[in-house]
This record gives sequence, structure tokens and C-alpha cells, in this order.
Amino acid sequence: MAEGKQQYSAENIQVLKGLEPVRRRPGMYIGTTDVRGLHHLVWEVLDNSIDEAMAGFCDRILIIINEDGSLTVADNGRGIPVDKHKVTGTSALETVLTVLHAGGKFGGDASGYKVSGGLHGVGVSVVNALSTKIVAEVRRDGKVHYQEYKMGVAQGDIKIIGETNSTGTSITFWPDEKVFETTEFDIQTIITKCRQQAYLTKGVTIAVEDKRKGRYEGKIVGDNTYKYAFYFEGGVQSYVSHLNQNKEPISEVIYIEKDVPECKIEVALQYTHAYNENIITFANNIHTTEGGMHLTGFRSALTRSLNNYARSKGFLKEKDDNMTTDDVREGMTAVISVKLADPQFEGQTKSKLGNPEVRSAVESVFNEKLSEYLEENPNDAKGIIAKGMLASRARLASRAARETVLRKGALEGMTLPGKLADCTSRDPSESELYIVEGDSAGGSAKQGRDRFRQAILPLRGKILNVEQARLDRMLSNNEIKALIIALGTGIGETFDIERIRYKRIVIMTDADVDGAHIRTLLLTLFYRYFKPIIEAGYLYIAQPPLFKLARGKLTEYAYTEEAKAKVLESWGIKEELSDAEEEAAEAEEAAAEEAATENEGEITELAGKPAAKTRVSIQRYKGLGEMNPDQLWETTMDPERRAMFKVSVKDAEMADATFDTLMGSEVLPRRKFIQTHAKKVKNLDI
Ligand code: 0RA
Repeated sequence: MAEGKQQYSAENIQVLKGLEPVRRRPGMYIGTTDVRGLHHLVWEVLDNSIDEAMAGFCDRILIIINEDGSLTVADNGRGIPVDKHKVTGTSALETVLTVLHAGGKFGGDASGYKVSGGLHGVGVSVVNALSTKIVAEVRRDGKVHYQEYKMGVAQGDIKIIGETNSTGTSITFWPDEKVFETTEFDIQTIITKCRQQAYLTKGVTIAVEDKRKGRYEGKIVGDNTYKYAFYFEGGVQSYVSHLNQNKEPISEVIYIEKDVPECKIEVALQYTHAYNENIITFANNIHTTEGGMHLTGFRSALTRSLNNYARSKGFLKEKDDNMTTDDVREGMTAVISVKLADPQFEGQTKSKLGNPEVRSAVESVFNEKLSEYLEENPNDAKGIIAKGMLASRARLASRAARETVLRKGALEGMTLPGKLADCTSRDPSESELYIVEGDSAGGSAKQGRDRFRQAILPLRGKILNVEQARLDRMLSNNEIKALIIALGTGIGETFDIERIRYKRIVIMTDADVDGAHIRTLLLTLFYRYFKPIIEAGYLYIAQPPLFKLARGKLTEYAYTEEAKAKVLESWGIKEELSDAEEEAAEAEEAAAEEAATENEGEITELAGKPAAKTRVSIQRYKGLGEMNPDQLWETTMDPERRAMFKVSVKDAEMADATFDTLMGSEVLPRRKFIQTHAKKVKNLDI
């Protein structure tokens, strides 16, 4: 950079249009006017300092949330030029702050990539347009320059307010309360962003200070300022180490850095014994959540070089298929960062890198460097290949298992399962299917239900433990088969939502850990194999109460802790247990539980104040099975009184994402074993 260092002066900045449109339609420029939009302003200002750092002129950036709620971004860069533009008669500083898109769009510059500023695209002028006030201070040429703006308009010329022997820029802005739903900055959001940016701009220190009063009492000492600073010498390499800090590594962090004409490429990669993949990609420091060309190039190079290596070293035999992109994903953590002159952002949220030249650049650079690494580090290479080949074998075994279940029509011609207590109605729109955890709860539900509309299918809790995370084999589990038959839609290629037998399907599980697991498992099942049912809005989660509160003849049910407290309060009882008391109460509860033989659930006597006369009992429902049929009907199944949660695709997607983790990492190796050997093992006891 130093060689081709350009003497930018005010002329270089292209002058565009006024700020009016920004105030008229802020959403067009910053997406939203909620808390995200508010922080967008911070990122705009921060981007300019990061740019200055990337250009090699700045190594410290400080963000301060001031006591009055304004925010300052200060850096020790060259300082925005303050000399007057020959044609327009305004300074670069004023241009940057008042002219749309004037921020960093200096145009491509022959010396390489002038990684454009305003990476979020809109520039600091937008911040000015949406702030009631801006104060800019530039330290340059031995002087401290000062200029103030109100509602986007400069309040007089740049003034010199002091002398200095340092350089840098400091921008303070007061976001307009009339524009934003909230003008309260979130320190956590800012810290997260700063950490990420520090990883991406190695060698730069990014510090955050929060000077707002009364927020961190007890947490900090000194001048009531909350301080944080990030500095990563290793850049993305440190990022990968950070992401993998709790995982067991298979290899070192492999780090690759290269500048090619198309872009600057930085990749860090490490394999661990975990099973999920974690790839984070950036283009010009913007998190490209939708991936794009850099990711595509990385993936093909990774698969190609691992396969090449595995073949050349005889790990993959002639008869073996290549490992797929999916096979080499498992246990991989990678951070990919590219920087280029003219990034094209595409996709729904404009966070997908579209430049095709980046794909081939990343692919060839990474392919070459990774191959080199594998040759030079045979032990790491061996571990990585073994991991990929295991995944590959597991995939083949798993597919075979799934095909057996789906193809052979394991469900065809089967009659409704005996465990199903069906409803009388044959009209799906008035029929409900309750999927109930456990036989005893199933029994209560069968007795308590409205037989005309409500069908009950009890599932034994065991499906969880036996199946572990093997969803595809779960399909051959009898409990699940029964569910699928009861649904009536078929599965896989033969799925037809028109044949659904119930338009309300209710998952009813206990409010404990096992219940949550079974719910996750069912949600995942629906998500992966019956998504149209969720999309149609047919899937629900029952909301059984957590407590039964009784006082004399009065009975109330509470579905949350807060609701319980409310009821008690309405009865004039304050339930303020200290931690110690709570512990004691819990111990007592546990003892009572042990002593109890056939009671209907444990009853905690709560005396309130010693003077209280009426006895109040609080029964905490541990499981649905503790409720008698009437209670279950009253609290959870009666359409007039029940609460119910409709499952969205997003909810199910979340369950799907947590599925593997939830099912416990320790069982995974075993699962792998079973998957790998599934072909050989004929009769697994499921
Ligand atoms: C263009 C030219 C020069 C400095 C900057 C931009 C600059 C902008 C920002 C925004 C925040 N911090 C910044 N630091 C620097 C100066 C070029 C020169 O002096 O030769």
C-alpha cells in the first residue's frame, strides 16, 4: 500500500445529491428504523475507520457511548481532509457528511483494491441525515479541526480549536428520536460487532466504552465506564481458534493468505471431532450470511484437494466413491474473508457475494495452498481424511436405511394402529390428533377427551433413548410408524397433504427435559418429512399448566411462574423465597416426593406469613400423568379453556438445528458406529 499511497484531497470525492430523500424514506437507506437501523448508523461510521485501518493508516479505533446517549467513533488515522474543494468550495469533511454516497466511493484505484468504504453501502451522510446533531473533530496538520452539524446542515465553517501532534478523526452523533423507535444503543451488539471486526482486521485494536450512568453498578470499578477492547494478532486464524475453543481438534488451524488481482483472500480452517460445520464468510468485512461465490469456491477446492490427497495416498481405493462436499463438512470450522474493489451483494438480505471472479480465485488459491499443507502435515491430513471417510460411509449406510423404509412402502396397506384412540368424526377440519408422551398420560387423555373430535396417540418415551439422533431410522420405529399411519398423508414420494386425517395435530409432552427432547424430536420429524403440515398451520404444541393452586374450595391453574405469583398475590400471599429458603423448600419437596407413595403429585404447604389462616396448596405438575382425566381436559384439552402454541416453520427449523446437539454429543460416536455398520447389522433392537 505504502508505495502507491495516493494523496487524496478533496477533489477526489464525487459529489452526488442532497440528504432530503434519506429523511423521507430512512428504510431505503438503513433497512429499518428499529434498533437494528439505529446500530446501522454505528456501523456506517465505524466502517470508515475500519477502511482507514485496512489501508494501513490506523491501528486504534474507539467507540464511546457517551453519558448523554450520543455515540462517538474515533480513530488514529490520517484524518478526513479539511481543505476546501476547488470547485464546490466545501471541504472533504463536509462533503462526506452531507453528500449521499460520497463516503468512500473514491472509485477503483489502480494501486490495488481501494476497498470501498461505506461498506454497508450508504455512507456517513446518511448518519448525518438521521441525527439531530453531529460533531466532527479532525486532527491533522498539527491542528484540531472542529465542525458541528444540525439536522444534516453545517453550523458554520470548520474551526480550529487547538493544536495537536497526532492525527485522526472523531465523529459523534445524536440519533434523531423522531426517526428511530429507540435511540438507546446496545453495548452487547456493539461489542459483538467490534470483536468480529477486530478478527477481520488483524493488528487493529478496537475498544468500546460505555459511559452511561447506572448501568454497570457492581460490575465495574473506577469511573463508572464499562470498557472492552479487542486486538487479534492472528486475525481470522484467531477467530477459528476462538470458535473451536471447546472442541477437540483434529488439526492445527490451517491459515492461508494471498493477494491475487481479483481480490485479497484470507482463509482459516480447522477440523475437530465435533459433527457440525461452522463456516463464517465475509466480503469486505461484511458478514455474508447467505454465502456466495467465495464460499462456493472454497467448498469445491476443499472437496477436490481432500479427495485428490486421499486418492494419491491410497486412503481412497479405486472402488471407493469420492467424498462429497457434505462428507468433508463434518467437524469443520472455517472463516473466509475476501476483500475486493467492487463487491456485488445479492440475495434476499443483500448478504450473498455475487462476483464470479472471486469463486475461481478462491478455488485456485485455496486448492493450491491446502494441497501443500496436506503434503507437509501428513498427520493432520490423515485425521482429516479419516473424518471425511467416516462421514462418507455413514451417509451411504444411512441412505440405504432410509431407502429401505421409504421405498419398500413399509407403511402401505397398514391399518390404523391399535394404540390410536381415534375420534368419531371423519371430517379432518374438525378432528384433532393428540400425540401424548407416555402411556399413563395417554390413558388420562383418552378418558378425558371429547371423543367426537379428539383422537389420542400415546407415544412411549423410549423412542428417544433408543433412536438417539437417527432420524431416518426412526421411521422404522413402530411408535413413529403408528403416528405416520394415523396422519394419513403417507411419507416421502407418496406424501399427500390432501389425505390428512386431522387438521389439528397437537404435541402434548411433559414440562421437563425428557418432554422437551421428545418435542424436539417430533418437531424435527415434522420439519424434515412433513413440512407441508407445518406450513399449513396444522401443528400445535399443547400448553399444560405448571401449577395447581388451591385455597379452600377455590382452584386455579397457572401456566407460568409469573401467573402463579399473580394468583398467590390475589390471595394476599407474597411468595418471596430467598435462595436459601428455596433450596430448603426444594430439598423438602424431594423428601416429600420420596416419602409419597400414591398421592396425586406432591403438595407443598405454603403458610405465607405465620399469621395466615387459610391453607393454600401449590401442586407443581411434573408430568401430564399426574393429572387425572378431568384435570387434563379442563386445563389442556378443552377448546374453551386450553392454551395452544401454533408451530411455525421457523420454530421447527430451530428444533431441527438443535436436534443433533440436543441428542447429546456423547452418543454421537456410537451413532456413527451404528450408521457405519448399519448394513452389516440386520436386527437392531428398535
Ligand atoms: C480519504 C482521504 C484521507 C482520509 C480519509 C479518507 C479518512 C476518512 C475517515 C473516516 C473516518 N476516519 C477516517 N480517516 C481517514 C486522507 C488522505 C491523506 O491525508 O492523504
